[in-house]
Formats: sequence, structure tokens, C-alpha cells
Amino acid sequence: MSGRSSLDRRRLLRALGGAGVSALAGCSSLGGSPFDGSASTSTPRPAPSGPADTTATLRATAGTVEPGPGESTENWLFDGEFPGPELRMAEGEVFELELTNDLPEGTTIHWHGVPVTNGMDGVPDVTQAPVEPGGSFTYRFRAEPPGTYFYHSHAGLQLDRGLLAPLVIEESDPHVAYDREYTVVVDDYLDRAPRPLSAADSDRGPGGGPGGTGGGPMATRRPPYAGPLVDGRLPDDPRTFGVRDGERVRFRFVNASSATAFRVRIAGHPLTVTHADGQPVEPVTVDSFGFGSGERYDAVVEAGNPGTWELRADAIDGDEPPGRAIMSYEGTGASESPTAPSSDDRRLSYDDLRALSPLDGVGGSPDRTFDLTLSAGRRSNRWLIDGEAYPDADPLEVREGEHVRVRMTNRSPVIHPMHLHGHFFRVGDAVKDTVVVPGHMGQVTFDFVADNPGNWLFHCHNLYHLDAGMARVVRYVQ
Ligand SMILES: [Cu+2]
Repeated sequence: MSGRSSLDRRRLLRALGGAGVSALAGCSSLGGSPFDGSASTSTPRPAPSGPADTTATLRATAGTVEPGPGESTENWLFDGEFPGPELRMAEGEVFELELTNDLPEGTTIHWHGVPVTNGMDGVPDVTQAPVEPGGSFTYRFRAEPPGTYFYHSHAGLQLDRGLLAPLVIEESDPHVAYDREYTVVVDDYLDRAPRPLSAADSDRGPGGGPGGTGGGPMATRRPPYAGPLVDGRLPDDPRTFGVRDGERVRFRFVNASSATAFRVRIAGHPLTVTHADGQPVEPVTVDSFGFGSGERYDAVVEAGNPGTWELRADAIDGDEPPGRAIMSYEGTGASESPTAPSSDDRRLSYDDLRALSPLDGVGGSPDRTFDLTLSAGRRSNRWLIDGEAYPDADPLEVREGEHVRVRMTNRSPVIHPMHLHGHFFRVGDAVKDTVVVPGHMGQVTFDFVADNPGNWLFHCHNLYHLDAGMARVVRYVQ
């Protein structure tokens, strides 16, 4: 199934959808709230109606994270797991999930990358009221297009407490063959409750984009992470991915970290990148790729080099030890081959990405263009889009059906992985939902079609930048 035909089908389904019974009807917190679309003058589409193909429940609770021997932290988790339970659904099915909130604070779930209807997008005070302690909310959406996604709390700093998990919409007809697959969530371990960063939290931080330009020390701020995590494991207690000689293994890599870009490689094995942010691309073979918070890449590995090998995730420009997992061939010993990242490896860049099915409707000149500067506030710990810190920021107004172009210039020294809710966009020849804007006057332009009415957050996926104002609402108007 190609991205384009999937999008076409979505439009068709919307056209047929009519005013069905929305899942909102059964929800306790929305009556009379401003989150039913009244703040937007273009009516959001209803959630899919009729019986759900799959129903699930999920509980946000306090729980214990144990990422390695002798390491444990009380934190907030989905169903007590970290990362939370992977959700898998078939392409096109109607999926329904009841979230129950056992936390002492309000929470939501955002389905990162999935272009759900606006009321299901899970952004507190933009698309719904937070689910209060003891309350519940039923999310409902059509599972399309297929791809690798993740879901997470969008309330405050809860993402960095552990409320995150992978989500896979399975393709009915993948464009690459593979014998088995693994999902790999890359993250950081915060062994305390997160708090907003202040000027006192000076640190060295990421400065390179996927192009891997790197950069020297720079005054950015990151939380005091206790180490990188691959699938919830610290480097000294890595997960093992078993493979057999001759297999093709699909890895679905998710950067679920709140503040870190990682470079990923597997020793002794090139990575054939097949999907960017879940969307199929012409396969391109590299030695490593970098990705920022919120980005995903799928890569197929030809298992033809028996042994025990290191899967490695280095924080880009960080000085912490690399995150690790093990890829082990059946019947081989426990000692792994070392990997020294080479300086001349083939690194994925955005220019290498060619979507199999380009987005429709973004050829030619746009109907509307936003020129946006990304910068740090001068006198406060704020992060700004065009000089404004959300929520004291003007919405970006679009009309349904428009081809919208967004040009971003990054006047700060650090990267910003910018994420648009509810839409895919074209960046270069790729179709993505999150794109890293390099520091030091890096520029990125993306184009999208305003085809999903509502109020949608557009923001930096560095959680601490988001928390400090680096967001805008994209608002549909008549
Ligand atoms: Cu940022």
C-alpha cells in the first residue's frame, strides 16, 4: 500500500463519514468545553463512527522503572511498563482505546504522527481538556496510513517521566521484504521527576542534524540524564535482538527522547533505510543515521555476518556513553564485536530520502507561506517562534484546502526537531511529520496541504523547548 493511495482513501473515508456518532459523546470531560472545535471556524472532522475493529484499555499509573541492575526510579507509566505496551493495528481499522488516569495530575495521549481527527489528538487545552485524576477518556481513530509511530502523554513534562510507547500500523503490502522485525525505542533515562530547565542547568547539548555536521561545545541545557536507553535498558544491561544467518530483519527505530538527538548504527551491518517517519522511501543503504526527538526510521538489515554485534545509539554531540543493544546470531557466543564508529561512514541525510508516494497538492507555489524564526529568548528561559512564546503567541491561520509552506530559520545554536500535528508534510523529496532544523542559521522548508480541520499544535519536540514556549497553534479559519 503506497502512502498516496492511503491518503486518497482517507479523503474518501472522510467524504463518506458524515456526522457519525463521535467517541466524544461518551466522554465525561468535554461537555460545553472550548475543545469541541468551536474555537476553530472550520469544523473538525468527526472521529470514525460505527463499531471499532479493535478496542483496548490503558492505564496511566505510578510505577517503577528498572532500566538496569540496581537502578530503579518511581515514575509515571502506561500499564506499569517502560516503554509502555506497543500498540499494533491493521491498516485501515478503527481503533478505540480507553485511557484511565490513575495519576495525581491531568494527562492525555497524543498519537504522534498519526493524522487522527482533531478531537482525538490529545493536546491538553487545544484539542481536549486534560483527563483528570480518576477520570477516563476514549480515543478513537482510523489506523492509517501504515507506519512506525509512537504515543505519549502531551501534558506538561510527562513525556520525560516515562509515559511513552511505540505504535505500529501494519502495512497490508510492504514495499520491502523481511523475515522478522523489532521495534527499538531510543530514549534518555531521567532518574527523577522532570522539571523545567533553568539557566542553572547549563550543559553541553546536541547541535548537529541528521547531516551530522556536529559542532563544538555550546551553551544549551539538558536535564541531568542518568544515561541513554535502548528499549528501556541502560548500556550495561542491554537488550538482545536475536537473528538467524540469512534473515532480513526490519528494525523500527523511534526517537522517543525528550531532548536528545541520537546517531544509530549496528556494527558489521549496513542499514537499508526503508521508511522515514513511518512513510515508505526508496530504500537507501547507509552505515548510520541521526534522528531527533519524535523522528522515526525503519531500516532492514541483511543478517549475513554471523556473530554478536553492538547496536549503538550515540547522543549527537553529547558526552554521555552510547546507548546499546546487542544483535546476536543464533548459535554464536556471548562476546560481542566492538564497534568503533568510523569517521567516513555513510550517514543518512534528508537529501537521501525519496518518498515512494509524494504528497498530493504541494506542487507549484503555495497559497500561504509562513516565514518563522526559531530563537532563544534574550532575557528569560523562553524558546520562541518568531519572537513569541506559546501560549502567548498568535495562531498560524490556514484555510482548508490550502497548500501551506513553512520556512524556518534557526537563529539559535541548537537543533530544533519541529513536529506538526495532524498532517504529513513534504520536506525535500521526503514525506515526514518531524524535521530537524540545524542550529546556527540552519534553514528548513516544508509544505503541507491543509486537509484536516481543527486546531493543531506545531512545536519543537525537545520537550523542554516546548515547555518554554516553542509552539504555535495551526488554526483553520473560514
Ligand atoms: Cu527546540
